[in-house]
Amino acid sequence: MSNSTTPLVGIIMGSSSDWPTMQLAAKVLEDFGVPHEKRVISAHRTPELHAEYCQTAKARGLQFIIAGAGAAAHLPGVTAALTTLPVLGVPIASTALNGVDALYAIVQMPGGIPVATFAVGNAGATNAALFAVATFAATDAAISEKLDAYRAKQRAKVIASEKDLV
Ligand code: RP5
Repeated sequence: MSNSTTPLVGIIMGSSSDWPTMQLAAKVLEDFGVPHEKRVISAHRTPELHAEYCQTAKARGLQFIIAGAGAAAHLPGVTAALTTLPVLGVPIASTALNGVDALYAIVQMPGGIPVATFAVGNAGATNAALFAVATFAATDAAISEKLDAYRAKQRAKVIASEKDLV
């Protein structure tokens, strides 16, 4: 990864109430040294701001947009409609339907406008960022090494956890 601080990944969310989940995506990007930005942008409540963000994202150097939303979660899909950048969607469990509403809204995109949809909640936010990291790793040896180390650490943790089976 170059030393540039120009954001390569935009993390957007429909509400600041999504941040406890979406901050896990930011943490992964932070840990891997991937420049990123985070914004509260709502497809419903700030549609003009949303359109402007999406339509200028590519020219500003973003390579991915991770979009998290709950409820009638149109943010990832409308983002994908407004840019050809890859959009990684994270359903948030923010209503009485516990994220199933958001999952269905995000995953059931019509053919032609893809959103890569991740798991509901924390695992989804983490994995969306790891997916972007894995893509950068394909052409960046330093990131690739860090990703190998991340997996090795995870593996060691699982193996060590066996001792807790008492
Ligand atoms: C969605 O509505 C947001 O993504 C959030 O998950 C949900 C609730 O938003 P707030 O009412 O908490 O702002 O647009």
